[in-house]
Parts: sequence; structure tokens; C-alpha cells
Amino acid sequence: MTLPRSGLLGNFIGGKWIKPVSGRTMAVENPCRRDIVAMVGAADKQDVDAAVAAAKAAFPAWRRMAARARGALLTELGNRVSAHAEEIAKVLAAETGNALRTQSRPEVASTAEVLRYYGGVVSEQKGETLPLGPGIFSYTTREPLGVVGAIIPWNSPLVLAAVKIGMALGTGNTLVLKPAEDAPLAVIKVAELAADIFPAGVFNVVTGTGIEAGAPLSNHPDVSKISFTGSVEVGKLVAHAAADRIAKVTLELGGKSPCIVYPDAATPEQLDTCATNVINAMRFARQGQSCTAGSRLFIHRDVFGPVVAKVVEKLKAMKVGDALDEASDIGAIINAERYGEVCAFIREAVDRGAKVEIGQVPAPANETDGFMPGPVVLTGVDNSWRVVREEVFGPVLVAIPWTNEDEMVGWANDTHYGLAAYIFTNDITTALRAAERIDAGWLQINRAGGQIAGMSYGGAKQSGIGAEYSIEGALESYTYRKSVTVTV
Ligand code: TXE
Repeated sequence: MTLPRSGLLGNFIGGKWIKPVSGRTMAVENPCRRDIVAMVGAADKQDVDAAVAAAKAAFPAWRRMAARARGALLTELGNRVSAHAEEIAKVLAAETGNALRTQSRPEVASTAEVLRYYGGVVSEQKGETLPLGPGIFSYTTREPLGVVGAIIPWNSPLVLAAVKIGMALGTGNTLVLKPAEDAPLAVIKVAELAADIFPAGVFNVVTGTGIEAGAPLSNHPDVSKISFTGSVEVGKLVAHAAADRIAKVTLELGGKSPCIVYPDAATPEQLDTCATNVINAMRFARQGQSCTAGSRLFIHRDVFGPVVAKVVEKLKAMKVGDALDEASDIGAIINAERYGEVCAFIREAVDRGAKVEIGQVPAPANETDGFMPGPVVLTGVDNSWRVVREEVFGPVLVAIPWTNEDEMVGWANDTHYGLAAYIFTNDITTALRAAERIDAGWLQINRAGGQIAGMSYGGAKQSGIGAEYSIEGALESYTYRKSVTVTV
């Protein structure tokens, strides 16, 4: 595999690849093969300060560039990502453990699409005029905020980077992006592609840990906005840091999303499609490591047995293996710590009497084996259990039967999360009634796909603040409205 040319450096600051001031590096491990994919720089506050200074210096000229000209550069980056798609997808699969065929290639395609979407749409940053009557005229413009700090996780690092690049740069801000320590390499490759596209300092990348690089970025007085995707726990820290200086924040946090199956969606003829949808909603092909995973499966009691049996049958046919193997459908959990936590969830549920429909309590992590628990489906669980209430972030689906819709909706909403929901029924009235009642930022009816460029995507409750993927989200979250009132 071709590693990033900058594999030993990592920090892209002011248009140059710069080693961390401390000289320290950190290893990026392949969670399937357990070998080191590359060493990258371990940035700390000094490097973050340099990156923010470069972004601040680049801001005045960048904000003055015509929006459509900025958009053309984003489109160019999207096209370059497409041109290097296979190479990037392999790096992505190696560092994340997300299977090349089912996850990493599609993620690279979405990355290019998102960049091109923002490339095209950012010129739509229109203001308003106010009909105030004779003698007075007022209009609004959209103004960029300044330096944006973006912090992203490892589960789908590339497309999340693309969303933040598109929203921040397209609206005239400059950017310092900190990828997750477990998966910075595909982002570094994209930074290499971007190096001669954007003026120096417009787009900067610092690679480092959350504590050493993420915290200094979210605390930095010259960072006007923080865009964070990750855990609720860290999201709260980031929001506190931003509050101290009234910096804007966008938070995209976790979820424990309900996936609801009505009996009419699981007739014998539709059972196969229904099971495929359930598996896709659960994001089993990403080991369930998705904030939108439909990890609580509420199946109507009349079809509970057949749906569970079909889901299990289909999961048995999916191959768990090396993410770089074309035959693999499902890869590995990102690291030993997360693997240990996933195992603990399964063990605890089994100890409490859950029935394991497929899978087992995985063996503890060792020095050599990939972190591959494979799919687990649990029944006989109680709504009060941790596995039902908390985000497992692993391939663990809990299936719960329901008969009374009011009661099921109550269970579905009985969570501090409110990110996504999936509803499967052929009856439009039922679907819309459920959509009206479920608390979630994104509902999919008879669909279990990924986010689409152009949609407004964001969480209710503790799942987040603000919306991404859309131009509206970019304008609301990455600009402020300036009103100009004139006596004429
Ligand atoms: O996330 P973290 P982790 C959830 C999921 C998962 C759990 C932990 O439940 O099991 O979070 O995952 C940076 N200041 N999600 O540990 O720690 C860190 O370096 C500033 C949901 O990976 O939140 C990384 O770049 N930054 C989710 C990013 O935050 C800090 C995706 C995410 O790391 C920091 C991932 C700090 N103090 C996990 N500490 C989703 N919404 O998709 C860490 N970071």
C-alpha cells in the first residue's frame, strides 16, 4: 500500500508539512492486522498555536475571495479525491478497519460528492433585503466567523472531514482540522491533494491526541468556532471551552437510534428486504461504529421471530475479516480499548440473561489478533439494561418485541439521545404518525442509507447542536448575519 508521503510528519501548517515542535510521533495501527500502518506527528499546543496563527493570517484574503471561486477550489479537491479514490480507500480501510468493499470505497465516493456539493452550492450565500418603507433601506449579508477548529473521530473520518472542510472553507472561514489519533492517514492524504489548491494557511491539519492537540484547539482564543464530532462526554468539554469565549459550536455526538419494524413490512415476501434494511440500519458493515446505527430494534411481536431469524441468517452469510480483503463485509473495532468496552457490554447482557441469537462474548484482546467480534444479536433484554440504553459503538443489536404502538414509541423516546430513527412499514399513515412522534434529528422511512449531501443532518436532545451536510447548516453554523441599515 502507498503510505502518505507525509506519514512521518502529519502537521500541515501554513501550506507546509512541519514536524511537531516536540519531535514526538505516534503510531497508527491497523486494527485487523495489528501492524503499524504509519507513524505520524504527535502535535501539542505549540503546533496548534502555529496552525491557528497560520489560519488567522490567511483569513482576511480568503474571506474576500468570491464565494464561487472558493467553491471552484472545493470542487477541484473533490475531483482529485475521485481521481485518487482507490489509493485513499486502501489507506482508510487499513487505519479504520472498515472493509474496503462495503465501507471504505463508498466513504471515499461520498467524500468527493460532499466536496463537490459544497463547491457548487456555496455561492448561494445570499442575504436579504427588508421592505422598511421610504427613506430607509436595510439588507443583510452572511459573514464568515474567522478560524474554525474542527475535531473529528475515527469511525468515518474522511467524509466527516469533507463536511467540515466544505462548510468552513466554502463560507469563507479558514480551518484547523484535527483528525482522530486512531485514523489520521486518509485525511493526511486529502491534505496532500489540497496542498496546492488552497492558499497557504487556509486549510491546516494537526495530528495528535485529544488531550494534547484537541483540547488546545478547542480552548484557543483565536478559534471563533469549534465543529466537533465524537462522544457526548468530550462534546460537553468542547462546549464548555467554547462557552468561556462565546465561540460558536456545532456538535455531532452519539446516538442509540430506534429501528422500528411494523408487521406489514415483514410479510413473507418482504422478509428478506426487511432484514437487509435492519442490517444496514445497524451499520453492521461498519461494525456498528456509527452514531446513526439503528441499534435498538423494535419489532412487532407478530413478526418478531421471523425477522430475527432472517437477520441472523443474513448476518451468518456476511464475512468478517481483514478490511483490505475484497471478500470481507465486516472488519474490525478501532482499538483495544473500544474492543474491550464492546466485549464488556456483551458480557454484561449475557450475564443478565440475554439470549444470544448470533455471536458470542468475544475473547479478550491479545497482542496479535484483529479486534473482530463479529455481529451479535441479543434478545430477551430489558429496556433498563446498559446494552439497551448506552451507545455500544460495536456490532451489537438488541431486538425487542412490541405490541402497543404507544408503549413502543415511549421506549423509542426513552433516551437522552435523539439522532436518527428508522421506520419500516408500507402504510403511509403509520409511517408519518411514527415520524411525527419519534424524537430524532433524522428519520428514514423504508430506507437505511447514509447521509446525503444537501440534507440537513443534526441531532435532537444530547445528540448535538447544529446541522451539517446542507448549505443551510453551513450558513447557520459557520457565518453570522450582518444587517446594514441605511437612510436614503
Ligand atoms: O471519542 P472521542 P472516542 C462515541 C462512541 C464511542 C465513544 C468514544 O460511543 O464509543 O464516543 O469514542 C478528540 N478535547 N463516539 O474515544 O474521545 C479525539 O482526539 C478536544 C460517537 O473515539 O470523543 C478525537 O479526535 N478533543 C461518534 C475526537 O475528539 C478531544 C464518533 C473524538 O474522540 C478531547 C466517535 C478533548 N479533551 C465516538 N478528547 C459519533 N458521533 O459519530 C478527545 N478528543
